Amino acid sequence: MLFGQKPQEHKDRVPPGQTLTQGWPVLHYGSVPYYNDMSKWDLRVFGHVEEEFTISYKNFMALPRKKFANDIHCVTTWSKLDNVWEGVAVMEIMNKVKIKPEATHVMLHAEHGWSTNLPLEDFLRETSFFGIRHNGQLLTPDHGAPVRMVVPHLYFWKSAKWLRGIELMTKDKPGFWERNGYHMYGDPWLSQRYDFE
Ligand SMILES: Nc1nc2c(c(=O)[nH]1)N[C@H]1C(S)=C(S)[C@@H](COP(=O)(O)O)O[C@H]1N2
Ligand SMILES: [Mo]
Repeated sequence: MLFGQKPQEHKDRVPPGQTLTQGWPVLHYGSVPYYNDMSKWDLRVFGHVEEEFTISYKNFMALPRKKFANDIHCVTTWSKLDNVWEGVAVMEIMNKVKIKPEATHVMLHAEHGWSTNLPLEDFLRETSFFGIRHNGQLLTPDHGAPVRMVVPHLYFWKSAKWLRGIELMTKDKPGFWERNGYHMYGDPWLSQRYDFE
């Protein structure tokens, strides 16, 4: 079963100010991490949880996977419809920890110290997932391999590439782009691009 948006007219699927692209632009700050030893990769859940949890590459790749279908909307005004992904549902990881009741927000931590923030409930939506394959291909290093976050209902900068950490927080804090003027939430349907708008 595919999670994602119901089929709609294309025009109803493109948020204000966005233009469709057939390709897939590569956008990020800094350099692409390359791995030659996957035993050094792990994904860590920490912060306001009863006990921290860390999963190795081998164990992450053995988790059950699902297909997800969605549209993605980048704040730089491109949108890409009809993406089909293979990935791991957020609950496959989050059911290994007890989230403390005071936790309200999440900071996603990527390689090289990059980060992005979002409300806990947006992270836990059943349309959010850890992406491994896109349109039938393994993610390439520049699109976030081995594992990227995908949060399709927010602008694509919230979809951290090269994900390595999930931090549960008791209040909202700005991540990398949010400290540099991007919106704290980033709803594409409300054009929440920059906080100074
Ligand atoms: N780790 C990391 N993830 C990131 C970014 C980044 O700079 N570093 N940029 C974000 C932005 S602004 C966008 S639009 C998307 C782009 O993903 P893509 O290159 O796969 O299209 O990644 C997001 N995830
Ligand atoms: Mo972006």
